[in-house]
Amino acid sequence: MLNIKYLLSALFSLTTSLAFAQYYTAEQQSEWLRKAEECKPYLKTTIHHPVQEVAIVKDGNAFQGFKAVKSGNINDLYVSSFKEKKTVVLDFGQHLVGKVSFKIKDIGSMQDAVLRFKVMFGEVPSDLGLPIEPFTGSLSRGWLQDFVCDVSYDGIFTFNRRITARYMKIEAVGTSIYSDFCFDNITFEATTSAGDSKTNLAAATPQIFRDIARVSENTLKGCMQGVFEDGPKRDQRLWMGDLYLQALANSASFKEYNLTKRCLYLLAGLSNPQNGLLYSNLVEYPTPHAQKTFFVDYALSFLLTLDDYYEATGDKETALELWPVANRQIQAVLGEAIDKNWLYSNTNYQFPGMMISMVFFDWAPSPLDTHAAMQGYLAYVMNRANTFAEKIGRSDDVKTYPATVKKIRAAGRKEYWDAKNKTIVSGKDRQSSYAGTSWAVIGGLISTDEARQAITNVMADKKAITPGTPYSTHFLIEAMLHCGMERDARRYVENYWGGMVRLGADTFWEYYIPDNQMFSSYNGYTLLNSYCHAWSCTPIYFIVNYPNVFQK
Ligand code: RAM
Repeated sequence: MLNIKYLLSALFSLTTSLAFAQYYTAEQQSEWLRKAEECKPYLKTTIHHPVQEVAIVKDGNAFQGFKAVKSGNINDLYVSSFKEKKTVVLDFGQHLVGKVSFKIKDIGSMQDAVLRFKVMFGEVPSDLGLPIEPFTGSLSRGWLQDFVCDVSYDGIFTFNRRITARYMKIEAVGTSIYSDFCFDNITFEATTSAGDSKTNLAAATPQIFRDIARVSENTLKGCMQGVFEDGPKRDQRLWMGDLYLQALANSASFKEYNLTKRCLYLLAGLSNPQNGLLYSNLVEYPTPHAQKTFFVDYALSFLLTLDDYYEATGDKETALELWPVANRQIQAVLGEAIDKNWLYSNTNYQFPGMMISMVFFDWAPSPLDTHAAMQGYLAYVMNRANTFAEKIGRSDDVKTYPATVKKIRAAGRKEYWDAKNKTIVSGKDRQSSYAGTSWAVIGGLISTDEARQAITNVMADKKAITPGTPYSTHFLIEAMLHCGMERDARRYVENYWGGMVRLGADTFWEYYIPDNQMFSSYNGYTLLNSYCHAWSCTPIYFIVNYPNVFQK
């Protein structure tokens, strides 16, 4: 009897301790959030006014079929009747993020009514050229920056949300027969947490790479707000995969390492304490909160960002404090999702305790099979975890990693390397894709020689799934550099990011498929696309870190 009682109580304490198993304590997480708060950046502001009146005109050669051409005299705005002119499109001369306001002034008799304006902002000319309706997008209609603005007797209107734009269209839709007016002021108070760029390119750097570097920096600058945002127009939040690439680009340009630190601590502070997993993204306002979705590849990228941060700063305290969080992601993937053959065989695996789990890698133009990519990625991350742990004196935690990496690589090679055709094939349909090939190369599933053949072959394969985003394209370049295809890497950067520059990009875009400019993963509704997007800012990283490839 006594024994049964003892057993029951032991069982009870075991189940309760499992139910309350915690990877991180509440105190730990609030301390991490406190540290994130300590690194909150000061936003620098600059004041801008429109520099040119433009007309948005159709042009089959322009990006998405629209371009902005100079028209009118900007000074008329401040002296001539806008009641008569009715509509204007203004160009601020550059892509900006911040607070916009305008003020009108009476010309002639006093203002005697509330005036109504329709205002629409655009990051690119096509934002103002394409029709909004019918709205068929899969994200909120609220992301579009079109407004009805009522201006009362004080003549002032301030937009109550942050604006991201280069162009502003104003239409007067409600005016009074008794009064007339023009503009007194139109102001864009731009904000960023980026300071001055520390980039110094060699004198011999070709102009196209200088331009690409400049646009990269502008992109990153626009996304550097209170956190590294993915897109200051949309989604205005920290996404872990974007963060990894932004942190790389930041190390090559602004070197605002406290912002990287802030983001790492925010992610850790808001992670799931019960299973130790990191959520894929978080929103900063009104108080930091995570969207409870789990992206396997994004969670693993935490280690990469932490390692890069440590390399750049030598901040061992942060490295040591966040190492268990980084390592937990690897442990969870190994424990949950790797099968007995050392394959990540089920990319639809749902991690317990998470609202949605997915393997991302790209928003590709056709459904992407992520098996090969995931296999290479895991090997790569574990290898980096191994060297990182050694650097910070935690090698005991990763003793098994080198042997595991070997097994993952061997299994990946066996499953995904088509030795006959010298290509990487992924999934049951043996899909060929740029993303799968890039990660098989970076993750060392195949040799350097094979890597070169695989990349050359996938690029020649008309049926292969191409990247939909500069995010996925980044890793293609990384793969090329990894296996000595420097000339190809240079050419690709020049054509791809340079292609956006030639199409007039001030900041790099969320999606760019050269022969499919209208691509959008938001149900094909391109107006939801972001045109200053975090994951596109990385050429600056390549240009600075590979001077022999890009600076001569
Ligand atoms: C979109 C954004 C973001 C990206 C996610 C996965 O919402 O483009 O940058 O990280 O997808």
